[in-house]
Amino acid sequence: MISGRDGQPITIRAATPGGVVFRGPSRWRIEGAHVVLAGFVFEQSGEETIHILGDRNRLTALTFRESGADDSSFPPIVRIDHGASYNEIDQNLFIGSKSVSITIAVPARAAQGVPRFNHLHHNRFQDIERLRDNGQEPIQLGTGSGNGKSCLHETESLVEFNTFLRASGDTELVSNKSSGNIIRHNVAVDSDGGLSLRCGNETRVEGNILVRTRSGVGITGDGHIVINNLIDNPRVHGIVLVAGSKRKGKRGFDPATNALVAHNTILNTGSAIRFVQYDDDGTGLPEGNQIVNNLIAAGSKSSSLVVAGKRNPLSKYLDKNGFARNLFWWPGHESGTVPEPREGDKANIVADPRIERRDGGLPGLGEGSPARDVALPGIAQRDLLGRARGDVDGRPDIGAQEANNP
Ligand SMILES: [Ca+2]
Ligand SMILES: [Ca+2]
Repeated sequence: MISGRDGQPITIRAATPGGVVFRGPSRWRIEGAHVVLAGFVFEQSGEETIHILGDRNRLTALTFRESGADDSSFPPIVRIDHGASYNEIDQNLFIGSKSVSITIAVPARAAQGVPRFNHLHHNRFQDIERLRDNGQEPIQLGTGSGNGKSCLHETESLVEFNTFLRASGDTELVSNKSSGNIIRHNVAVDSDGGLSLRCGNETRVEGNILVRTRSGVGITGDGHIVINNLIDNPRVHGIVLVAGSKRKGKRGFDPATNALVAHNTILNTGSAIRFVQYDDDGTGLPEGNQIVNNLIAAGSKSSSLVVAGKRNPLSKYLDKNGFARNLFWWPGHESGTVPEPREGDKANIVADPRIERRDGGLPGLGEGSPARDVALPGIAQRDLLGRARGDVDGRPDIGAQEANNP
């Protein structure tokens, strides 16, 4: 076992980045601390190519091409194990992963060590084609071991500035199964998945850009914050709030409760906010969720923007959750449910947000947009791009981006 010291890491790197290629199954175990692995290329390196068991190590500028397990979609390529903390995984490229790319494993019992403060940033996951029904997620924050007991551990992982391009191995791009994490400023394009809060509590999903993905954000568990996300052209749905249910022989779902879903922009969707119970044996509806200052625009006039799955009527969900100051729009005319209130300071409104799409830019609010300056104040300090809310004209705008008023 080797270890470096704080400020004096031991670095193992290719003399020229990409100059050393490991072909075929390869396994590295990092048990020490302050070890940096940099610049290597791994091709078809199999499962658990890198297993991190110590603290404050770093994987950077590595390329994994068609790595992962051949016979199962679950064993990860990079695994951070019991209690390994403060590790940094950055600027790596995962191309064509055949199973999970990165797993932070969280044990059921805290005595086995809870991994904390691991930082996954500026990695790219691309051209991942689905091989099986489940597994093959780019990132797993916990695996739900101990029938979900592990979900409750506070791991405080930070997942930011990662990109997902044609990452379609699973319906979850990031599978969050632990608590107290931050998933922010990631970009996903043309990928058949979404950000999934599958279990655990109090995770923050902020400022992510999802373009032509399967979905935006799925919410189960308590006290999450989903804010300033841009979800453009989701194939199936935008934001999903899940009812509690039991699944035969498998871990069920905890109901989505007390989430703040605010200042998101969801465009060109047939199902922007969806309430759903996945199994017959229900354990509680979503409740206490606040859905505020979101901009929600349909792709066609026949879309229903706030919808319920078949097991419960929409009215049951609307009774238990609050909608305030959201803007809804259908091209043409109003053709679906707009939740109460429809009058007063907190009224949900129906108006054409005048979205402008400029070449190479993000869709934003055009001149004279009714979404400008009418949001409830004090919900978010910054917008999707990190600009202060309301500092140009004093009042925040509905949706993810503050319009840059002249
Ligand atoms: Ca999955
Ligand atoms: Ca404004």
